[in-house]
Parts: sequence; C-alpha cells; structure tokens
Amino acid sequence: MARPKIALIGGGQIGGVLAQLCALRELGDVVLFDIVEGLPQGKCLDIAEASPVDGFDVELKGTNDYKDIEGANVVIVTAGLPRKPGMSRDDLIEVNSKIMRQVSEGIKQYAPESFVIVISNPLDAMVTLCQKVTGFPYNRVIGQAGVLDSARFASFIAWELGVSVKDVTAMTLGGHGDDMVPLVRYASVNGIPVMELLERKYKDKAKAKEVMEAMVKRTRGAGGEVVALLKTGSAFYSPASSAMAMAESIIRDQKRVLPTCAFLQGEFGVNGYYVGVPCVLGAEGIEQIIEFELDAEEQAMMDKSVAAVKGLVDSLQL
Ligand code: TXD
Repeated sequence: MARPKIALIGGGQIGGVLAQLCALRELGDVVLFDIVEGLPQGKCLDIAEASPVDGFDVELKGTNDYKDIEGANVVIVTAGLPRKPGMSRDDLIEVNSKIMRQVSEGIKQYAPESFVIVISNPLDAMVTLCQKVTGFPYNRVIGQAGVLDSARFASFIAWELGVSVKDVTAMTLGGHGDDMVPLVRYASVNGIPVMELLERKYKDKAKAKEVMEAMVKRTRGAGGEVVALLKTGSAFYSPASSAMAMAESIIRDQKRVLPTCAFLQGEFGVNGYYVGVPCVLGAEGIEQIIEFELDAEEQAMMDKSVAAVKGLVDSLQL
C-alpha cells in the first residue's frame, strides 16, 4: 500500500520543521514546496541525509512546481510572511492574502481531494480565504492555532504547579488573536480543577486568581513573547508540532479532540465564520464539532474574540 503523501506549502521555518517531523514520525512521503529556488530542495536533501542515522523510510522532495503535490492526502500551508517585533498578526493580512490566493489555486488544481491545514497568519482569515478559493467542503479545510495556544496555556500551568505537562488539560477557544479565550474553568490536572490546586498552593483565593490571570495574559501574548525574543521571525517549533498532531489524527484516523479553527454554522452562537473550537479529527477531517456550555463570562469573551475575527474576515471582501 502506498504511503500517505503530505504536501507542505511554504518551506520556511515552520515548513522545514514540519518536513523533519513528518520524516521522524514516518507519517508519509513529503513534498516541500516554496517559490524560492533551492530552499525546499536543500532542506529536503539535508533531512533525507539524516535518514540512516534516525532510521526513517520516507521520501522527501523539495520543489518549486505545484505539479509535484499531485495526489497529496494532506496539505499543510505555511506560505506567507511571519511577524516582526511590534507587528500584530492582523498586520500581515494584505501581503499574506495575496500569497494565500495563489497557494489555494495550486492546491485546488493539483490536490483536489486533499485535507488542508492552514497555519499562515492572520490564521482565521487565511483559512476562510483558502476554503473560498478551493471550494473544498468545510470538513477538509481547517486551521491550526488552538492546539498551539492550548499547549502554551498547558505549559504555563504545568510549570506553575510543578507537574508533568502530560497530566495537564487546558484549552483555548476563539480566534488566534489577542482576544483568544483560555478556558480557566475547564483547565485541570488529571481532572482536578487547576483553580482548586492554585488555591491550595497559595492558601489564598485572591492570589490564586491573580496567578491564573497572569497565565491567561501570558497565553494571549505568547506568540508575541517569542517574536520579541527572536526578533527576525515568529515561533516555529511549536506551531509545527501542533499542526503535526492535527495531520496525524487525520492520517491515522485517531479521532483526537483538538482545538481546531473550524467553520461554524450555529455552534457557540457563531454562524458562517471560521473560529477555534474543539473538533474530532479523523479520516473524514472534521468529524464532529464538540459543543458545550459556556458560562456568561466565557461566552462574552468568545463573542469579543469572534467579533475581532469577523472584522478581519469581512475586510477581505470575499
Ligand atoms: O499557530 C499558528 N497558526 C502560527 C502561524 C504560529 C506562528 C507563525 N504563524 C504564521 O505562519 C506566520 O505568521 C507566517 O504567516 C507563517 C509561516 O511562518 P514561518 O516562520 O514558517 O515563516 P517563513 O520562515 O518566512 O516561511 C514562509 C515561507 C518562505 O520560505 C517563503 O519563501 C514562502 O513562505 N512563500 C511562499 N511559498 C509558496 N508560495 C508563495 N506565494 C510564497 N510566498 C512566500
């Protein structure tokens, strides 16, 4: 049986890490596409030459020709500019929407049956554009942001409590912007509410609340924190790992419940927009959108985040 084929559009920082992760996990054969000549070819050759050391049996091909993505099962899009210090994700909309239109045409022509995971920023708007241009069904065009935002939130909780990251469950909802919604009430350590653990640690409810608020704030600004340190670009290891979890759940039909930028049709009171919510990802792409009760405060934060997404998406004039 043929190995799955994964096309990575954009061979920059995230694209390169994605190619290496696909190989190390033997998720499938990789085609890495970029408009810069030599860049994807060089990265693929470099990764492939590590295969005897790491022991993986997948093919890696770097290309500047969309034809090479033909037959891809999964396409992951990172093409576009990253942020520089002082920029918001939304500042990228003009330049990246031009790139996203081209990329989506290429995917539509050469990989019409593929599942597409968009990573490029501003994420919610870029996924919307990709779906519109490809015309693919909503279950096959999704965006990665929530897995990363949630992983950042979970990391901060684990570090604060001195527990393994493996035992922390934490999730963010909403758009991939400064108004994202880290869900405090549902954050837990093996099912035990994080707020209870913080209150026990500090023996003071107000202090526990303050510590949690700081973690929520850090989560919302976590992308910018990395940009400020790197100065030349944005986070790339963690976004690549996050998209890999989504691709793996689809390719291996794992049915994991992952926060996904998904097209909502009434769920969480949102109609006709792509927003981050928990979804079951399996062989059919989005197999379920998981809805649950938000309290008034959470719903208000969600509404604010969705309003920001709407403003940006509506400016695209699709
Ligand atoms: O969680 C998330 N969704 C994100 C998203 C987290 C971090 C960064 N995120 C965004 O991903 C970031 O704001 C950017 O919009 C993308 C890609 O970030 P990366 O760090 O990989 O950017 P690079 O290194 O600049 O790589 C982008 C590549 C680069 O090699 C360009 O030559 C290429 O995109 N590029 C193109 N490829 C194909 N087609 C076209 N038209 C094109 N234009 C540029």
